[in-house]
Amino acid sequence: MTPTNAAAPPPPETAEQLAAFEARIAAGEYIEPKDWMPERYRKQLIRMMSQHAHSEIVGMLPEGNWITRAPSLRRKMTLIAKVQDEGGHGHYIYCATETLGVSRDQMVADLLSGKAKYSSIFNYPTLTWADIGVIGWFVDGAAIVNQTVLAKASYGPYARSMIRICKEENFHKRQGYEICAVLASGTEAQRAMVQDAVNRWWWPSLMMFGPGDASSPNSEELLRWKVKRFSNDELRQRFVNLTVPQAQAIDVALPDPELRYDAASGDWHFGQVDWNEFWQVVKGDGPCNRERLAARNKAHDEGAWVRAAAEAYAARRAGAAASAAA
Ligand code: BYC
Repeated sequence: MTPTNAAAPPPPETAEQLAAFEARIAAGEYIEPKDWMPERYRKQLIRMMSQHAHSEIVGMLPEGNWITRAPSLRRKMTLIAKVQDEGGHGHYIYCATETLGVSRDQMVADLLSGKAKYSSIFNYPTLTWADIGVIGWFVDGAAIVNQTVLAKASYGPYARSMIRICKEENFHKRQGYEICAVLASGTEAQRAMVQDAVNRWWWPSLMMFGPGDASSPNSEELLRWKVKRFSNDELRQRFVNLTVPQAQAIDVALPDPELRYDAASGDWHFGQVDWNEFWQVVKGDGPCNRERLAARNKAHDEGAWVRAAAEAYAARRAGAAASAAA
C-alpha cells in the first residue's frame, strides 16, 4: 500500500507535460528526482520501492535467526556479513524512495502497522541450517534475476541503487549455493536436510516474482513506463531456466513432477504455482507474518533510545555550528 504524506495536492497535469514525459521514457532517458513526472508514476514508484526496501529489512529476520547457530566460524562470519548487507540494501532503497517526496518515518510507520507489503517469501520459517543455503541459492538467485533488470529501470535513483545491490547479491547467492553443494555431497542426513529445504522453498521462491501476468494489475503501467522491463511470468521462467541446471549439478531434485525441458521454446516447463497460498501469505496469513511484524515492532521500540540520542547529538552539533558562526 502506498505510504501517505500530508502534502498539498499536486497541480493538474497537462497533456503537453504527459506527452513530453512519455517521449523521454520512449527515448530511454532516466527520470531524476527534480524532473517533472506524472503523479501516478511517482505513486507507483513509491509503492514498489518502499515494498522492496521493507523486503530487504524484513528479509534479515529469517537468516538472522541462524547467526548464533551457524556450524562454523567461517559460516557465522559470512552470514553476519550477508545479513548486514541486506540491511544496507534496505537503506539504499529507502533513500532512493525518499527522493520521491515520502519520508522514511512514514514508510517505516506503514511497515510497522502492517499497512505496507513486503515480499511474501520472508513469511516462511527457517527450520534447519540447510534453509540458509537454500535462501542464498533460490531467494537471492531470484532477487538477482529481478533486480538485474531493475538496474535499468527508468527512475535513476532506483536503477543506480540496484547496481551495487546486485553485486552483493551475487556473493550471497554463491555462498548459499556452496552451502547446498557441501550438504548435497555430505552424509545421508545432510543430503536429506538440503533436499527437505529445497522442497519447502522452491514454490515460495517462484511466488517472489508476483502473480501471473493476467492477474498483475500494476504490470501494464510499470512496463509502459519502463520501470519493469519484463513481465512477472517472463522473469519467473528465466529463474527456472537458470536454476534447474544448478540443481542437477549438485544432484538435488526440484519438487515439481511437471518439470521438463521443452526443446521448441528452450524453456523448462514447470507446474502450477499455488496462487491461493500466495494470496493468503500476501494478505497477512502466512506461517510467519505475525512473528515478522512483531519482531520489527520490538526492534523499533527498543531502538527508540538510539534515535533520541542521534537527534540530541545532531541538535548539539547544529547548536555548536551556529555559535561558531555567530
Ligand atoms: N510478495 O501487480 P503486481 C531480497 C503484490 S529482498 C508480496 O504484479 P508489481 C532479500 C504487489 O505488491 C528483494 N506482495 O505488482 C532480502 C501488488 O500489491 P499492491 C525483494 C506481492 O509491483 C533479504 C499485488 O501483489 N524484491 O532479495 O507490478 C535476504 C499485485 O502484484 C508479491 C523486490 O521487492 C510478493 N512476492 O510486481 C535475502 C523486487 N508479488 O502493491 C534476499 C521489487 C506481488 O498493488 N519489486 N505482490 O497492493 C518488484 O519487482 C515487483 O513489485 C513485483 C510485483 C514483481 C514483486
